[in-house]
Amino acid sequence: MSNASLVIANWKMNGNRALTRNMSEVLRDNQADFKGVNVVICPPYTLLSEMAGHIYYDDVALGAQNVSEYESGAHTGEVSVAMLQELGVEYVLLGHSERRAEQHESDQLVAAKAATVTQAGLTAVICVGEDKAQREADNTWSVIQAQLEKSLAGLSAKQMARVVVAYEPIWAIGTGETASPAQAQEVHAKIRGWLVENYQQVGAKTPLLYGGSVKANNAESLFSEADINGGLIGGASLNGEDFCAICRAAK
Ligand code: G2H
Repeated sequence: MSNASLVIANWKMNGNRALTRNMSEVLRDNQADFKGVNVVICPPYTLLSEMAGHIYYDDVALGAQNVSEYESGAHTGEVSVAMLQELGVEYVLLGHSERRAEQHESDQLVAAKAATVTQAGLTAVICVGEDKAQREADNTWSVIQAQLEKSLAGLSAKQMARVVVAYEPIWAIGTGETASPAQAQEVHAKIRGWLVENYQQVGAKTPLLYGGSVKANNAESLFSEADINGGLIGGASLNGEDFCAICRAAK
């Protein structure tokens, strides 16, 4: 039985106009198979407008992979929440490990972005995860807890109601090495406990996604774990059939 109800596609720096059209058609043709599952597509900024023009099905929403912490002004190269809202974007990924590593995004910056996003009424998908050395040193939970504490710092209960947490172990990202359902569940259960302790009823309802080499053939077993409420899908979200199979596993 699935405990999942939210599946988010993170295209990363991949895709083109043809893929937005193809994905849109495949989702339309298969959506009856995963009715009730909330599906979000996060293409690169340049494809958001194109994708927005193709999404006209219930339960499929548009997401962005990043946003500025500022509302407007002299910030060359940045994109604001208002700009995303104008395109119909409802979700924003924040603090993905690739951005933390390549763009040196700190927990403090993630928290500032989360404040901007949730204040505007969009949903912030906060990514956390440990690397291989941290796991092997038995520091997984202390790393995740510190990321949660700092990345969610200052959010009100109302803002927390617009937060999704994605657990993405760095050693499982794009490597083909997936956390086992039991490994993922162990961390998710601790995240849930921490959220309930800190945000009570709101924390009990925060959707918890697993990400890291989720594929059509392992989604079902991951989604059957008690505290895994869905997936953040990278590589497998670039193929319509594979992505739909993962969405079906969430039903
Ligand atoms: C983790 C995930 C999506 P992939 O980064 O965010 O990517 O499924 O390719 O491991």
